[in-house]
This record gives sequence, structure tokens and C-alpha cells, in this order.
Amino acid sequence: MSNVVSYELVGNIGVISVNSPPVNALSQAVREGILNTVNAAAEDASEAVVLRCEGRTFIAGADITEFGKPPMEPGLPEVLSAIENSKKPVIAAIHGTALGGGFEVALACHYRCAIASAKVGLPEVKLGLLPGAGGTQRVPRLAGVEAALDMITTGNPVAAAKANSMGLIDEVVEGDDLQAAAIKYASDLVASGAPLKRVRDITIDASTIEPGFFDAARKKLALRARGQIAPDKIVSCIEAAVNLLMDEGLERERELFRELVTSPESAAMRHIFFAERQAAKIKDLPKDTPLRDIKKVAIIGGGTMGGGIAMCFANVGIPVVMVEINDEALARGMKIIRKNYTITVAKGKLPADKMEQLISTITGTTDYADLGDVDLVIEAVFENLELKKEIFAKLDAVCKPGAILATNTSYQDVDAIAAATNRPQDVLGLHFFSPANVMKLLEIVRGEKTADDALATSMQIGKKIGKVCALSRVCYGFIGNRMLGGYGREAQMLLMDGCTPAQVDSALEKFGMAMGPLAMGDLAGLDVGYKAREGRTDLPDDPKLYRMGTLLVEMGRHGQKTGSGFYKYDPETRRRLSDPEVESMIKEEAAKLNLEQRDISDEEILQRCLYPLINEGALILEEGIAQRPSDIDVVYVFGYAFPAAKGGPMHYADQIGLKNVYDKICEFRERDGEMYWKPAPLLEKLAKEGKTFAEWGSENG
Ligand code: 3H9
Repeated sequence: MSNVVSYELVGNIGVISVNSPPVNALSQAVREGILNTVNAAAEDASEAVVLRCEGRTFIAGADITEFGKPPMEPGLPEVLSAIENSKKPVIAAIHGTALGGGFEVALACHYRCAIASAKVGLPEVKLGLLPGAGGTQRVPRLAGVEAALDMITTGNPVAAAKANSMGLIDEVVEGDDLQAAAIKYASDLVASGAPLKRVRDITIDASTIEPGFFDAARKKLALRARGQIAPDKIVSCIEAAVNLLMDEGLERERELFRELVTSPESAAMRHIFFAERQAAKIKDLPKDTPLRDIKKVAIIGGGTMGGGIAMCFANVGIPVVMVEINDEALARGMKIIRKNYTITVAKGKLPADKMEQLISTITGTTDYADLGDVDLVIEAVFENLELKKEIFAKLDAVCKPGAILATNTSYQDVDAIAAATNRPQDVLGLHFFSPANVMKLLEIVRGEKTADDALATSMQIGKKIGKVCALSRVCYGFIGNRMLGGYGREAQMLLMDGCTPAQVDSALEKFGMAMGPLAMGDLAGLDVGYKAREGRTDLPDDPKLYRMGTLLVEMGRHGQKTGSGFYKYDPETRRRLSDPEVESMIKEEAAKLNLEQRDISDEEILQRCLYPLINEGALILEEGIAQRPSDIDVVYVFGYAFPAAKGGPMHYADQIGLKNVYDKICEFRERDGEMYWKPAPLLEKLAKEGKTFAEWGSENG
């Protein structure tokens, strides 16, 4: 027996227990332990074997840290063969989440039982992989081809009851004592002489699959999962499950898994998996930092942002009180919330009665005196520093000691806001992204005087409401918006140099961005950037800078909300359409400025838009605004739809080579001047030392 897998005989049932915290991942020791115990059970008096786990979950998958290292025996397929070929029925007893290789272990067992709260799934696609130990062959045999395709290409887990109805598990057991229930289930199977059910023995009737089914699936996925290579290969595996014998299908799956595990896309997505978890850790905070209790939350401002934030807390059962200036504004705020929930209900993602229950946890007030019992306040009014300071002074007067006072500002000085109170240690930024009830990112902004426990509590509450959190120090725009400056600037400069809006956006969309920068500007409203530029004195005095953005706003073309911006929008479908009027205008403006327009490659578009992100990211690191390079990647992937398959701007830069990025920025500096292109000292240093941001990150703790 090993340290991580134990075995005991309980009556006539052999019980294998995996105990490898935190998530019982299939490390070499776990694989070996399962193999040895299955073999041991074959020799003893047991009549059936239960495979269960200690701790918070059933096996959560392969040990991702082993990928990219030399393989160690026994491989997972060998372990699964031992289970499947056992002469005694092996029963998986599932609690928590049986994911990836963990669910594949369960699928190789002869029977699967689970407690009601358990979930099963094959999330490999989220790591740029496919299930490499039979998942693509066994799930379609049990649940059908269509359900398998959906489950494996989305990677989303399925709750026990649904998995049961899909045929993926055999029994949902009552109560929480899974071990006892599983032993009873196993004994009943033995007593009834239940057969050794092997999923491999099921055949799929190929004639039930419509001709062209797989090609159609590939086309759909190519659109949905732009820039990812795993979904297409998952389709090939499921096709193999239909057309080939089990062992041939397994071989095909293995071959494609090997291709993916060594791909840069999977390396990038695995980087993001660990980066996300790392970002939640605050370097200088002890693990045992005490937490404050958050039982009730107040939101100041019931606009789109405030309403979205209120929903985040209501969704996890935390009562919210929303503050507005008058009853009319409050009613408007509640209407936005109701509308958002109605959309969720219409999409089938929320039962209608649950909606009423959630809405009832959000109350409204126009009186700050009602905030005496709240534990956390999030101010979400419009971006005016004086107004925010006024609000924080009022909060200081009414909130109880220890309440966390947060601002949702996108770029104002959190320290200046904190200084408007007598308790700057309780003040920090909680920067949500719009729509706040949907977007995953939460930037937590640490002020000069923010207390450790206020920060630790914010990280914890962020996770509770389902956000991916990243810590930022105070600076204009924090991590994410500060980096956007050069990205948006170059997108517009490229127009002056000869690109059409569609060309710029399509280059970035092919790269994997959900939306190109100009289309994004249209969505956010071109007037927003226009107004922000009005107040800035630091921008170079250059007539071509933001020329098109400025002219379009002055023509009343503010983007999607006015029906036109860089593009025009079909009034019915809201589809974006290239606008010849804008394209001629770009040419005319360039001519007025005597600019020579030229053909520009997609490669140059990517370099000019993405390298400013990387350069600003390097500055942000040297200034200590972000804790680590991977935190910046998390901000971009979860807040700005940077493709996970590229790993975020800093990981992407490491892949291209920092010297290449640095040299190109220097080349652009020669051409366009230092006011636009100035390599960050850290980028220059690392480029010259031949190092990566990741290496710098490890060296700097
Ligand atoms: C696969 O299975 C391939 C096979 O098909 C084929 C093989 C041949 N490995 O998320 P948490 C760590 S691919 C190593 O904060 P939660 C994690 O880094 C895999 N480490 O907990 C963290 O470490 P730290 C398919 C792992 O309760 C700690 O555990 N499976 C793994 O919020 C706690 O994690 C997946 O993709 C792993 N597989 O959520 C499942 N998983 O404390 C991935 C976690 O040092 N895992 N760690 O930061 C998850 O989705 C979540 O961790 C889970 C728990 C839902 C299980």
C-alpha cells in the first residue's frame, strides 16, 4: 500500500481509498497505488471493489504539473485496463468533482454511484487538451454522440442527477455517507449477480448519425473556439468512437492527446490555469490573515454597473442594499436588475421562481443612515473624484467600524478617495468589469494604507461571488485599463497608415481576441474615449493621433448606441458592416495630413497593437503595480478576452522571445518617434539577458 492509496476489506467488499490532497490528482503515486490495490483485490476474498476518495473531492484529473515532464510508469491507460479487466465488479463512488482523468477512471469502472451534490465532467478542452484516457470513447457509448460532443467540447461539468439521466452514472445515492452507501450498493450488486458491465462492450450504431454531422460540428466549433486546436481534434476522436473498434479509437485518442499536450496552445492554457490560482495569493500576506465577516453589502449607485454588482452578491445569497439619490433612480436600478435576470431566465439558466427569490434579496434606500449594519460597501457612481470623495466621507460617518469601503472606480486615485475618510485602512478598490454579473475579472486595488485583513477578505469574497481576482496597486487605470492605452492608439494609427477598420479588427480576431479594438470601441461608445482624452494633458500634440475616433464622435457617430461608429450597424440584427463612407474619410484625412498610405500586413497589425500591451505590462511590473507577470495575463484573459490559448500578453511575449519584442519596438521608435514607442527598462534588460518574464517572476518571488 502507498501513502496516498490505501485498501481494506469491509465484509465482502474491498475498499480502495485515494488520499492525495488537495484534489486527489492522478500523480504517479496515485496511479501506482490504484494499480497495486486493484491487483491486490483480485487476489483476496472480496467479491466487489469500491473505489472512493478522501478529502473534498473524487479524483479531479491527471496531475497537470506532470505534463511536459518525462512520462512515469504506470501510465493511466494501464491503470484503467486493470480496473476494466478486473474479474470482480469495480464501483466508483463519487463525491465532489470527478473531472478529466478522474472521470475517466470512473468510466473504466463497471458501475458508478455518486452523492447528489457530485459533478462529473471532462474539462480537458479548457486546458487545450482532450480526454486522453478513454473519455472520448466511453462517453459517446454511454450518453450518445451529441451529448458527448457537447460535454467534451464545452468542458462543463454535469450534476449527478443529470449525469444519471444521461447514463453516465448508474446510481445517485441518498445522504452524505457515500462510503456506507457505496458499500451497500456494491453488496446489492453482488447479491443480485449483476454482470461486469464494461462500457467498451457497447457499440454505437453509426447509421443513426446524420451524414455531415461531424463536419457541421467542426464548422460550428471553429467559430466558437477561435484560435483553439483541441475542439477539432475532439470531434475526430468522437468520430473514431463511432467508426472504429474500441482499441483503435483509444489509439486515435491517445495519438491526438499527445499532439495536444506538446502544443503551445495547451501550454498557454495550463499557464492560465495555474496563473488564475496564483493571482488569488497576495505575496506579503500570511496564509492565516484573519478575515472579516461579510453578511450584508451596500452598493452606492444603481446604474448598469451597480445593478450588475448587486446581482453578483444576491446570486450567492448575500443581502444587498442599493443606494440611489431618489426613488425614481432606485426604481430604474431595480428595473435593470429585473431585466438582466429575465434574460437569464429566458436563456434557461435560471428558474423563474428563483429569480424572484434573488431579486427579493436586493432592497433599496435613498438614506445613507440605513447603511449602519453593512459589512462591505461598493461605490459604483460615475467617474468623478470629488463626488466619490464626498460619498466616502458620508460612508465614514455612517458605517460601522471595520466595514470595508470599496470603490469600483476604473482609474481614479484610490488613496485620494481613502483620504476622504478617517479609516483609510478599510478603503480599497474593487474594480468590476461590465457587465459585472457576467465578466469574470475583479481587480482588487490595494491602497497605500489598506489593511491586510480588508484585502484578504476581498480576495475571499471575490472568489465566493465567482470572480477571478487579481491584485493591483494604485495607478491611472490600474493594470488592465492602463495597458489599453497603446493598444487603442495603434489601432487608430493603423487607419491613418492605410488599414480599413475591418482589416485591423479581423487581424486581432484571427489572433483570437473576442472582438477587435475598433469594434470594441464602437461597443463601449467612442464618446467615452473622446471625453477621457479631453481631460488629458499628457498626450502628444500630433494631428493624426485618435483623428478618426475624434472626427466620428464629432459627426455624432458614437458607436453601436447611435447605429454607427467605425462601422455601421444593421438596425435589426445589430450586425456590424463595413462603411465605405468611413473608409473614404480615412483616405481623405490621411491625404490632408500628407500621410502616405500603404499595404499593411496582419503581422504588423498584431505587433503594433499587442507590443504596447507587453511594454506597458513590463512597466507595471517594475513599478510593482502587479505582483507577478502571470497576474497581468489573468487580467487580460478574464477581463479583456485575450485568447487563453495564447496565455495572456506576458506569456505570449515569452513565447515570441523578449528580444524580438524589444527589437521591434526599437524599430517602431525609429519610425514613429519616442513619444509613442519607448521600450520599458525591464523589457530591455530581460531582452539583453535572454530571459523571460516568467523567469523574472520566479526570481522575484
Ligand atoms: C486530464 O485529466 C487529462 C486526462 O484526460 C488524460 C491523462 C492521460 N493537477 O482550483 P483549486 C491544484 S487533464 C494538479 O483552487 P477548488 C490547484 O493548482 C486535467 N494540481 O480548488 C491548487 O493548487 P494551489 C483535467 C491541481 O476547490 C489546488 O489544487 N482536470 C489539479 O476551487 C486547489 O485547486 C481538470 O482540469 C490538477 N488536475 O476547485 C480539473 N487540479 O493550492 C482542474 C487542481 O497550490 N481542477 N490542482 O494553488 C479544477 O477544476 C479545480 O481545481 C477543482 C477544485 C474543481 C477540482
